[in-house]
Amino acid sequence: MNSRLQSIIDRRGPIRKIGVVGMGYVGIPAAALFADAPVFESVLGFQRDSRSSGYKVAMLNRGESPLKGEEPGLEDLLGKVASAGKFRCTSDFSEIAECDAVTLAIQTPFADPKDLIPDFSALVEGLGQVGGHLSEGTLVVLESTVTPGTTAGMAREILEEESGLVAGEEFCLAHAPERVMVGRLLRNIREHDRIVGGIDDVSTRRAVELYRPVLTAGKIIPMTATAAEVTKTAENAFRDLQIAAANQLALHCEAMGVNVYDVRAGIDSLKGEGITRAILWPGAGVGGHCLTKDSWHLERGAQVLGGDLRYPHGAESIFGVARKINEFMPRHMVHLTIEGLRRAGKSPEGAKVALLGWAFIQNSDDTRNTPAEPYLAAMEEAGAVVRVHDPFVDEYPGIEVSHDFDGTLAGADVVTIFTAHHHYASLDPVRVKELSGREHPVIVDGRNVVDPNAFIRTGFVYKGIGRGDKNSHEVVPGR
Ligand code: SAJ
Repeated sequence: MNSRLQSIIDRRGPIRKIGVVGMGYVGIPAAALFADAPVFESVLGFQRDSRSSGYKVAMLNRGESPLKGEEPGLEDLLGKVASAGKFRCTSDFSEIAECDAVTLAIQTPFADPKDLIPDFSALVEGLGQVGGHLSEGTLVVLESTVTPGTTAGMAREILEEESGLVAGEEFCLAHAPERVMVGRLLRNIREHDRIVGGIDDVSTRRAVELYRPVLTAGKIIPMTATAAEVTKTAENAFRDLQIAAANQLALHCEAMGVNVYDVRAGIDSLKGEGITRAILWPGAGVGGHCLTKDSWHLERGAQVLGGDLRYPHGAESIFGVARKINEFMPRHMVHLTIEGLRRAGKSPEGAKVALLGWAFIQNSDDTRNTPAEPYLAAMEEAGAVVRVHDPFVDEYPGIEVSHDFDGTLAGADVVTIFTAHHHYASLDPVRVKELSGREHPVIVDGRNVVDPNAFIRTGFVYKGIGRGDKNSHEVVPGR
């Protein structure tokens, strides 16, 4: 145990004042929950007074949430803690000096996943702000998803450089990755188990003191900072891998003339103690802000941190291959579309495509890294005219997203389903064909949403991910 740091902590006493840097979908609920915990005296939310986000300061001080979409309980909780004087938002980072603990919840996207170089610029700026006002005995916690090695490496260096203090001797440093999902932010923080990893035992214990009061069903899982970074990136890499396995199986089933959903149900039926077959769902691709980047964080960590990384000679990382399979699926949707058009006697040149679903996940307006985007680009590249429909999405840079279902389908040669919004589960083949006005319209189902037979007997050319049993069906005159 580090006695010098421990004695500084003992002199400082229990955590009372908390700072949260980054008023986004991770920082805001975290700050509200810290402020609502009776054991803590007050919470400061730190938000840069930037053109794009400075408006949040006044909103949050009125107890209003600047987050889009429904977040059950958040606005009420913000109103409660703001009016009780337990939470205040500020862009004056010098107030960090008063805080016993400071968490950083700042986005860490990849500039370009291909080169594995994350864009840590916002995080570096936040760390500089914290380091510049750090006082002895403060606990600093990174909540952002980072490449393994960042907390004990880059973050530690910046904090020490800016503060003149030594991590693990004069201040505590830890990583406690967020596991929140939009739509259930408060619930996730309270109920998910919390990984808490310090650069040393004193830091870990101090971080446990910070997070334990906000957990209800969740429990604390302590470990080292680097193990916590690996856990976070690996838990998403594993999910990406499971989806890729389902996608590869779907491609095999198409080639073997088999319905992948029959095979999936068969595999899933193998249950019993100690037996796990967590087979997920094949589909049109993997979007979102987690799975599309965390495997690359994990890979980069292994490269940067890994000593003599032992691996079968010449074999590619399974996580990298999984990313390639998942990124291939929108391209496969293009293959199915062009094959379908060919069966209908059409070329993609000039074909009208109705693209149903722009959000990356069903019944949501979240469009980050939507797999529909590479599909649209490739179809336009092939000369098609693509119209996008999504009942949840109002706008997207450079793309016109319509809420007019009939208008989107009017004159369509192809109807492509990219997102399993509940609206699309009840597509009526007769109505869709009428709207398309085509003898043999093509339907490409990326999420196993429609009944192939209902569309085939209405005269559609059907193509579906994993539907090797249907993708070469006889084209019949529609009823
Ligand atoms: N997807 C499939 N097949 C599946 C599941 C998902 O193709 O079987 C696709 C979705 O269509 C979507 C993408 O993958 O395009 C991501 O879907 P997701 O359900 O993983 O949703 P995310 O990206 O919001 O992942 C979040 C993550 N949660 C946190 O980071 C706290 C992830 O760790 C969770 O495992 C995931 O939610 C979850 O389980 O819901």
